[in-house]
Amino acid sequence: MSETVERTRSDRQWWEEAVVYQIYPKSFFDSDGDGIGDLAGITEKVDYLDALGVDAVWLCPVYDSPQADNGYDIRDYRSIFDTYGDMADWERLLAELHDRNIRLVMDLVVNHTSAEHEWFQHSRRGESEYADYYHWRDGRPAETADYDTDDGPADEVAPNNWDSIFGGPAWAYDEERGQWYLHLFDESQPDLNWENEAVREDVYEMMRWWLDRGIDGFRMDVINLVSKTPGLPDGDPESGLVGAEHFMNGPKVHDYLSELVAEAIPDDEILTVGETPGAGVEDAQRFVGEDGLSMVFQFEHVNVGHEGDKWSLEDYSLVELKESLARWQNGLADEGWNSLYLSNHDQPRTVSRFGDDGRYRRRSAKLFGTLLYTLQGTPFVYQGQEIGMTNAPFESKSELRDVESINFVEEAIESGAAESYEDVRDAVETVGRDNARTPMQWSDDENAGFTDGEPWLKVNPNYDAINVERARADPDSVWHYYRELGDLRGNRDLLVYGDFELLAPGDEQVFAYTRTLGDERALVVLNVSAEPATFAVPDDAGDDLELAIGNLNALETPGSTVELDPYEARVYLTPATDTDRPTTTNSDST
Ligand code: TEU
Repeated sequence: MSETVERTRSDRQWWEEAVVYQIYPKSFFDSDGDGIGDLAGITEKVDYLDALGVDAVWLCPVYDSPQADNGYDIRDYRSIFDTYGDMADWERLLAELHDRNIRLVMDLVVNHTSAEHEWFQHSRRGESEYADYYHWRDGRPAETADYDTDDGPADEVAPNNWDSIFGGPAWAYDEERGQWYLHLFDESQPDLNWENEAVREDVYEMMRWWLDRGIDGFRMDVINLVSKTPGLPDGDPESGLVGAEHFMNGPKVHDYLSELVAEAIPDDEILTVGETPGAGVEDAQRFVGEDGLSMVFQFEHVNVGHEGDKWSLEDYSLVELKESLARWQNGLADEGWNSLYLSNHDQPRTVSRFGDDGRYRRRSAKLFGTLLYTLQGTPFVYQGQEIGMTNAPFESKSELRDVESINFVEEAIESGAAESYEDVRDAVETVGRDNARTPMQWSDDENAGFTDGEPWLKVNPNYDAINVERARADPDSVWHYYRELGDLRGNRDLLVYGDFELLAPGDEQVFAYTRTLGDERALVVLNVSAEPATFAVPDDAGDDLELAIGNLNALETPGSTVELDPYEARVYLTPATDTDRPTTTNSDST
């Protein structure tokens, strides 16, 4: 047995071998007909998750919240948003998941709270204990600044020139306190002041409170934004996001994160995944290797094709996507661990973004599923991805619900960049966050079987063709393919721990790589294009390779070349050897 195998076997963690399924509660399943998903609705679908073969659920925020940002604006960290249910409903969900060996990862949103959180209420009144819980500053005399902020007293502008990630300035004026507060997101989401030790203590205590309730991990919202450059200096005014160099991966971010792990995370059994926009491989090596997070969500691969801001998206280059993913594969192979994702509640749907949501929808959905499950790292499947859900049409601004998209449309019109919604509609339908948030398509019943009421966000009109019921009834569906991918990965250490090597980096059509573990080898060949492709198999790719899974019926061994149809995906494997672990997944397919 080779050394690699010994090492990975002794270090193995459940979350390296797991597939995580992300649930956006507002859109998953509505049990009571109010048009909004809820906890009891998720509990009703636990058997569905079990059948799909996932090992953990990441639940987007379900805490008490005024919902300006669908729960990423938390009013009370220790209670449940009443439209979703209550703590008893949450406990029932946890128990049902755990009964089926599915773990639960909760969302941790501690860069900011809602302005309705009691800490902010105390703070805006200047009560001494809470006075410094947020970033409060006096405004700047208007004549001394070269930027405008049309808020606050007439002769003042914001304390610095930073942009909010949701558009407009990152500062709002509070009448009650007579000062400005920082909000990197919506103005109803004031940033907590992590310089204040009492804030950090409160956060750790809250995390311990949830861990005591039996959860298995945290997904940490924008956790690399918590440290700001002291003094909050102006950012480079030419930057795409002014101020980013002072709040992304700030000076104390590693101190805070290693402290958080030491204070609040009892051991490696707890999955911790930090969402880290703007982090590079070296930052990630530190977050994971030194600070002790299990993994991070990086953004480089989902940003290919973006020039400047998120709203301008060009066709992406496959060569660039491969280069990016390979850099992360290699960079975290020995010093950490990768998360793997292609979509989530902030990103467009995978087939619409990277594949083909028309003619080759099913095939490209399977192709990207193959990529997700055969890279090194932990796959995160976003609800609906397993049936190949697509972006949705949004015919007017009134159909939008996402604060970011609505701000974007309003700003474009106010600034004169657009005359009407029609001028920005394409951008919204390409990258807007509501694309991923349309209700889960369960069946071809009214409202896709999501609700008996009026859905809070319109259902994608393609639900009659794309839905769970239909997919489960069709053995050739994306859903069944995902299941098979899960079984394959679950039964082969090779696909979890094997070393990654990119083949043919300059090939503009084919994404090909090998995974190697001891004597075992996988060859993955993906034609990421709507044209046929030929791939020359390298001489040392491995003997005795056999097709293990593919999205077309190509039961073959590879010769010296592989001829691929449009969006064809194939995974070849050497036969299993004794390095394979016993079946540990909750698979019931044997
Ligand atoms: O997202 C952080 C983040 O970077 C996003 O703002 C992302 O860049 C943007 O949505 C792309 O359009 C997290 C959550 O995932 C998101 O849903 C929240 O709105 C945000 O933090 C604030 O909590």
